[in-house]
Amino acid sequence: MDIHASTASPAVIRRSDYRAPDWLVPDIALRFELDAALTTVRATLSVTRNGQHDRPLRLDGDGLVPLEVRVDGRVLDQAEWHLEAGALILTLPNDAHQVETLVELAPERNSKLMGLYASGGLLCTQCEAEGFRRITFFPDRPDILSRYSVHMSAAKARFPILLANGDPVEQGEGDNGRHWAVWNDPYPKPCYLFALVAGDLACNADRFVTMSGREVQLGIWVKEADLPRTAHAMQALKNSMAWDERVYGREYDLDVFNIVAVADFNFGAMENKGLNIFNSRYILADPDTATDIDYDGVEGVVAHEYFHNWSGNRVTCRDWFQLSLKEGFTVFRDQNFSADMGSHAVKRIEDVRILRAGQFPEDSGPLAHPVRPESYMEISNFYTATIYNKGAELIRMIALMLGPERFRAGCDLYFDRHDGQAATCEDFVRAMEDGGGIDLGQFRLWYEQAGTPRVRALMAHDPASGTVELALTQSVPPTPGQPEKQPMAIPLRVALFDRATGTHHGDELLKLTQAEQRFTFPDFAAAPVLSINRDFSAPVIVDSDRSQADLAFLSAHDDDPFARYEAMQQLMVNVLVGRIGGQSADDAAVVDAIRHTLTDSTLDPAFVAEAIRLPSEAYLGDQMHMVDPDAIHAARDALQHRIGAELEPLWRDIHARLRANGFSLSPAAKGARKLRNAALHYLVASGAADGPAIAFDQFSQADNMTERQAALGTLANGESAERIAALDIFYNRYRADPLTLDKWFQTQAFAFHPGTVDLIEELGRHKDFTLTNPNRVRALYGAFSGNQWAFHHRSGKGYRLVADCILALDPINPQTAARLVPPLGRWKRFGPERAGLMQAELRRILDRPGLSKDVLEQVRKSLD
Ligand code: 0A1
Ligand code: ZN
Repeated sequence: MDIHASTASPAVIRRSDYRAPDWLVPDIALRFELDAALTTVRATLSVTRNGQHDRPLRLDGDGLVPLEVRVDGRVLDQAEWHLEAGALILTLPNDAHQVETLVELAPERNSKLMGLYASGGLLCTQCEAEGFRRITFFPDRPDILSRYSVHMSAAKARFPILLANGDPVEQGEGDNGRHWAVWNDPYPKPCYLFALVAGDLACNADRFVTMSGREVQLGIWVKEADLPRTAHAMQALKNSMAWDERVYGREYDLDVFNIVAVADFNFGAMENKGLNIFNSRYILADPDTATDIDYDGVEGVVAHEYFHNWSGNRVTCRDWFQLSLKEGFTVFRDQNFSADMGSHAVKRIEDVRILRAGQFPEDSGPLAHPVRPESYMEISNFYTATIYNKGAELIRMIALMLGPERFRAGCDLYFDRHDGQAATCEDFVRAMEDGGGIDLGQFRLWYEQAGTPRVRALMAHDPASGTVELALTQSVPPTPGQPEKQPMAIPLRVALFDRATGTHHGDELLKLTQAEQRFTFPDFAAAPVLSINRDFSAPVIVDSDRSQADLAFLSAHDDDPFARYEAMQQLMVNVLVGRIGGQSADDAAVVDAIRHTLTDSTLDPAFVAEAIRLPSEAYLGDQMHMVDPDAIHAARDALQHRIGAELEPLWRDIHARLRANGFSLSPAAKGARKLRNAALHYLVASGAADGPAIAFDQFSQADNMTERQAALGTLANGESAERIAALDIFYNRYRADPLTLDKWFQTQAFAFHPGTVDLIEELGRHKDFTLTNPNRVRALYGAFSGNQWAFHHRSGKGYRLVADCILALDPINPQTAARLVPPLGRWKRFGPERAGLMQAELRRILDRPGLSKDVLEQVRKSLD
């Protein structure tokens, strides 16, 4: 007998089952009597029958009890409605009615952080994807667009500020110390974009004049003490607004734009119409507590949410299978914005590193799914790197194939054609075809087929004819539910370098459309060096037979910064994979390439810092059929030591030379810090006796978190008195600041230290650890499960700790719990002993009665 037979299977939702809604809701009026312990919500929906049918009205609800139901003003008696899986079902006689419901909520008991919840004394909402049904009965699907009017009242002393979507229209004083406000949003929107916030907030207020001359009031709302940390977010917002006008011709459309920062939030931020709600880590930044990466994160996420106003809100998604329609496109937009604000080269390298670290593993494991999925059990599990980052790569390929003007024409057509609609990925592709003048027939497979395509590139040179032949073969690996794949349309940018001059005759865009294809290039007296997938033109894995010498050549000469970085990475990967496999490897090639890069004064220091970075342990694991975390760690550590030791004088020189005089956020200053930190890292890795002292000195002297945290991280990897002292100092200095204390947890969870797994157990019991704050959970367990060597400790203790956390967290916050599952699901790659231990933990989770469907879906798929 199946021991899990008692777990009723939650329904699987399929894309092919989409049906237009039976009833529409053109208008909704909401009245909130707000209170942290008990809030009442009265909703008045105008509903209209959509088409000719006699199906009932179904209003989704999750955990709601209707205290009153009225239709056209008349209170229904209990026999006139019923609940079905939480939803309120009403049979209505006519084609248009007013339906009114009354419910009660307990925001302070809402630990899932979906719906209306309390965070640090505030009341706030999170409705995407299906949180609105936890606030009121409503057809909770993104293709129902309604005009919202929101009346909210609350105790004025505790909640002096009352915000909702759209424009403020009225406010006043009530009885018993209460006050009220009314907000109207003129733009019809899906309910996942609804938001309200009530609390004691201070405002960083500013203004922006749009390209047509309208003035928009901007507000960033935070706790009073955090006001000084909001300047960067405000600048990012104004830059984003100007950028969307300049690059996409898109203007903001309301008179106010508000952002609120909250401490407890499941994701990064949320694009609610006119009232974005943010995880405070993507708003608050100052030099003392935020690293340069944090600053860039603030800029990128502020931009991302702002850009959603067009790519997501004005044009929204028909159903959740279309999620990448808004997310992939918006990530593409925010990536290009950040590139324009800083360095295109470095941003592209960072974005590819993120894709490879997060999306490639997903695409090769049990949770692989297409950019437009076919089915899901719990939509929250589909806010993935595939939907977001691979989705962005699809848009990037379209933009590359079209060129800037035609891409813009396609975007204009898309926005104009679908403004005010709930659209599909297919609508987007068609707008690109019609507006850009391109046939994307075969390209559509990118939306359908999961798995990272592999392209094998073999180049042959015929000295007699002077021709070069490039043979490309492609294959897409099988993924769950997709055993066989068709060849994809893959745009590959290539250049052929002349070995003697270090130059090429122009970069070409090859369009690979078949399983095997040959391209010929005339007029090469000598065999050239192949530079391929330049700028990472397609999200594929390229296998080529380029020699270490050719890679070293490219690492010194390629004029495409990404390809140059990539050559360096491949050079390092080859050496490391050789070492891991027990072969003697030529470390000298890597050392020489790094020396060359460090001493090339024409290069941007931020690029140099990227180029000299060793591939991560996880990335090395991804290159291997069977991952041996200990061997990978040992090989990488040894190479790092060798690079450190052989180039020690250079590291010392860079570290001393790049010491800044005063803090600045200029690209030059950020680049210098990045390279200086890399130098410190290698210097300590060299084993130099004064390494820890130099790191400790940087830690103590730094006037910014970028250098302070890097020094702490470097120290955390080793065993020294300085390690203990620095961790202690950091803790005592920042214990009262949750976002910075997260760094203390995270740094230890990331550490390459043999004791990390035991430390995690200790930190999980630390008085400052809590399961109720998702940032804290991610800082400890999220970071730890990304630390391959520590997490895959052969004892299996790492797996047990993460599984314990998932089990403890699931009843509190299932979304955040489910996001910890994927690392356990990669068992097939880890050899029989570790695989057995990982599966055992997954089964232990599955055996727990009453598991959320979030965790259930991820664990079941992970065991397959
Ligand atoms: N649309 C948001 C992502 C998001 C999704 C779900 C959330 O709640 C659990 C919150 C945010 C974005 O892309 O930024
Ligand atoms: Zn988004």
